[in-house]
Amino acid sequence: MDTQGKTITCQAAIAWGKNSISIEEVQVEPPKTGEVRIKLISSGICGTDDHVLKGELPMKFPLVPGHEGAGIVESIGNGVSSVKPGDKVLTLIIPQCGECSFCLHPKGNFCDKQDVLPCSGLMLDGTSRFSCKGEKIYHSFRVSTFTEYTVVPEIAVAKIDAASPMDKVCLISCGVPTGYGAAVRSAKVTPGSTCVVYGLGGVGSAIVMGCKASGASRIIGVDINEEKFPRARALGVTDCLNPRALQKPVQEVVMEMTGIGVDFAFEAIGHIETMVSAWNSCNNSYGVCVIIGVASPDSKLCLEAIKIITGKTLKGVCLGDYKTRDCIPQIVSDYLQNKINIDPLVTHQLPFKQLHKALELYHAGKTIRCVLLF
Ligand code: PAD
Ligand code: ZN
Repeated sequence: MDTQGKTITCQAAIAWGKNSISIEEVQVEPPKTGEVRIKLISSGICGTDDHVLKGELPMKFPLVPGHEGAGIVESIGNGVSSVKPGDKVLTLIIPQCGECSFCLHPKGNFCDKQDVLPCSGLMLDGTSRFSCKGEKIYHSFRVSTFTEYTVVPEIAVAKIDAASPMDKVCLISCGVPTGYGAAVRSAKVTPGSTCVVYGLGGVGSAIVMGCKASGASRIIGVDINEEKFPRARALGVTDCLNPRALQKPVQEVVMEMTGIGVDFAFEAIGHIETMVSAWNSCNNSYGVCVIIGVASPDSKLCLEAIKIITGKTLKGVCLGDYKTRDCIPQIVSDYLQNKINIDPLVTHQLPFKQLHKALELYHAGKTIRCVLLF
């Protein structure tokens, strides 16, 4: 059936408000100028989606959640030149418009056209492409992926190798570059160094992969869920710590284990307490603390101000500091050439219709990444 230029009726998840999600029949309008309509093949469930579903980020409801998607271009709007129907693509939570001050600068990747901070829930022209029973439904970060079809700005689409296995590469849309890039690009982990990773979920696991690939000699993994430890060890974690099973604060244990503190600390949970622990796990002088976890917008980070003069560095990073459209297709190619292995991160795959079961497995701490298949 030719769907080009027509509204498509399909199944999509709708978050109606905090902790209220259901699969519904929705209408997806055709792409407007500069937009691409994508038939999703797979979508990961990322920690950021969990924040959205719990209402921890200031998003407008009802919305179609999800952002870690892989799919095939169904149709394109006027002026779209970088992709065509049939192309395999990833959705990009951080777009690359190529025109703003941030895209034009060699450093950084936080494109001005992103819809994360703040989230409007609307496309660039200020309207939505989703509706359900006549009601307007918002987008999440302009890349909703818990849906059979989505509309995304062309600047938030990366064309990937035609040989990509579509049931797994969705992780390269967010979790893998976020974690791997935090280690190799943002922290610039050095051979022989010591690292600590707070949070051993999907993003934390990719951080561990990046630390290992950079030649770190010791990688301490911290998580309150000990079920995460065997998989973390298999990826390169040398020591596992459960803060709830320790007699003293975890940063003090890290300090004792390393003598002076680690060279590189990462926070991939999104809590201010663990961000402070990560900062206090770094050595004074040249320690580097990288925050990846997304904290709630009203929370404030409180640090001992005097410590900053020791020379240690605190920084944050989004999507691994990759200029997304330029760099993410290359990570897919690296995966196809066995230079990076994302397979151990895909612990579960379920049909989209079993979204509730997938979310249960996520909340029970059973998954690293559960991939929804359409
Ligand atoms: P995840 O749920 O897969 O992993 C989180 C892990 O943290 C789990 O293993 C938990 O058991 C563990 N955890 C929870 N609380 C604690 C605690 N108090 N102490 C120790 N461990 C704990 O999520 P994820 O890996 O997909 O995402 C992690 C964070 O990274 C989350 O805040 C998400 O929003 C953020 C993120 N940031 C970016 C970015 O570009 N900066 C991209 C993607 C995700
Ligand atoms: Zn994500």
